[in-house]
Amino acid sequence: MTQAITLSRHVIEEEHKHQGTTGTLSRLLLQVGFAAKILAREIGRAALVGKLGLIGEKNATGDTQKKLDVYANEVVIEAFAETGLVAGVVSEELERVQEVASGVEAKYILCIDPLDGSSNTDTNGVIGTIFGIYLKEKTPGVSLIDQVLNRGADLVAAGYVMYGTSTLLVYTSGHGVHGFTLDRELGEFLLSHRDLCCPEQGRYYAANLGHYHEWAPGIRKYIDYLEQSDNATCRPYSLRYTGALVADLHRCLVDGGIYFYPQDAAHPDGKLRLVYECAPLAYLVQQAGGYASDGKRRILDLKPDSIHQRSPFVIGSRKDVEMYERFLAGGIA
Ligand code: AHM
Ligand code: MG
Repeated sequence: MTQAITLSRHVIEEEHKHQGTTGTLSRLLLQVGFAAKILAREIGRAALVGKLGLIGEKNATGDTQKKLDVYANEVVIEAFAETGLVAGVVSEELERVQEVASGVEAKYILCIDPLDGSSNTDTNGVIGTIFGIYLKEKTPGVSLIDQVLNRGADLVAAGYVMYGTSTLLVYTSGHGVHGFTLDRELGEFLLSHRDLCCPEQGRYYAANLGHYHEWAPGIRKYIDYLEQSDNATCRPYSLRYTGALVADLHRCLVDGGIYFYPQDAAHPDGKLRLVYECAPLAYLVQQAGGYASDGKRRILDLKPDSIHQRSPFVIGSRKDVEMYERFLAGGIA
């Protein structure tokens, strides 16, 4: 145990590898870790302290908010309020970019989904947090809103926290992807998944098949393809769908496979949000050798028009995502 590497030690050592760094990015990542510890604690006892269920309001993107959605957002905002680490926060739960008074001079902007997989809260299912960090532009006069509408390729760090059988924080600052498991007694995230590499191809797929009949013909053919038997390509693939993107993506990272959420009748632009869900996870999975797309274009190349823009999303093992794209394009009949 004395050889265990804490999250603090890891992010600081990573930052020291690069010249001219100030330590601010390390402090920022550690503050995300601090918020995650509070959330892990409160999620674990939510049923005992009246934090399950709906709050009765809709959020900025029209989703019905759970009490834990609102609580998680407050935890994140409070965790950064007095730190001077970020100039602004874009959150799924906030209609506009939240300017941070202490961060007028800050170099970074935080984009976050404080609570991913909200539909799982009341059933003790896995939930998560997704975050991406951008550098603020130095050009004077550029408004904060214009500065947060970045391409995912401009991210400087990204990650997710998974509140499951254990609490796991996975991050990249552009040099590999590393996972840390929360040791609750120590109160520390300890390195448990060094240099995660997404297998080139997997054996699992994750999607809400309840929408099968609403999907494009190419996607339905792709599902049929996954369900056919073929030893050489490990088909049929097994279906695993948790309802929490972080959990399904984590499986893709560890075991290989694919997650997709295409357009459907209720979500003509896709369900997931580009700025704080798709782009951070795309950046992270590409760091691990995987790939993410909207079915046609690389997610990291998309520049959002608004902070809550939605996108179709497909992510996971490179070969699996590329095969999905080929089916969607009609290249395979
Ligand atoms: P949320 O951020 O409101 O929880 O929405 C995102 C979630 C993903 O975690 C998950 O993969 C998907 O929405 C589940 O949607 P559905 O219930 O339609 O399958
Ligand atoms: Mg959410």
